[in-house]
Amino acid sequence: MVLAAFILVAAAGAQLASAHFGIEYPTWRANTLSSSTNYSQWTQPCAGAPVLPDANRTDWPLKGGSLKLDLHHAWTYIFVNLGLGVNVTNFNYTLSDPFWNSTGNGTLCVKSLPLPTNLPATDGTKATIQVVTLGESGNALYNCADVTLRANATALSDSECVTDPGVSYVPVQQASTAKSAGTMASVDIVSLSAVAGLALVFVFGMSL
Ligand SMILES: [Cu+2]
Repeated sequence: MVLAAFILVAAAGAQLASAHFGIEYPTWRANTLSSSTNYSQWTQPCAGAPVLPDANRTDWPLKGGSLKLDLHHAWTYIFVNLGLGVNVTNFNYTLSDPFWNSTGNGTLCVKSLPLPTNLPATDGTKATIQVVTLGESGNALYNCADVTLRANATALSDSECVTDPGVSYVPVQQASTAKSAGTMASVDIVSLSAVAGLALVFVFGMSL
């Protein structure tokens, strides 16, 4: 009986952990994966987690620093934004331009994520980093990490910033749309109609 209860709890925990994502560095505002809280990563801008007194605020390099994510989905689009202030409501700076497409679940560490050069920040400026992930349904997940921008803060070392094997990301180049459209035009029209025909057979087959 005890064992059964343990397995049930373990299974529930595993299911929870398999969903959504975490920020490992800088320290996130709250553990929004914890089942003991009412945070929801579906809630923008920061999963419903309120800004705490400076306990969870990390000193982060003024020119940009490291970001370490714990990804739980097979793939996702990732957007990293930044807003200035203590209680940020407007995340109007984008740190991922273009946005990223990540593959694999596990730790993804970006050692040096530069801040915009025109950012009106000085040593001691408070800011919040917002990470948004977007999956195939179009619904987004949100998490935030509060930082103090510091001239003397440093990025994580190579040994602290390790990406798990099988995890990677690529910036999504907008130019690739035009490129694939060009490729599409050169595709043999006969093979295209053959594919369409097969699709129709499949659809009718399914409805019978
Ligand atoms: Cu999820």
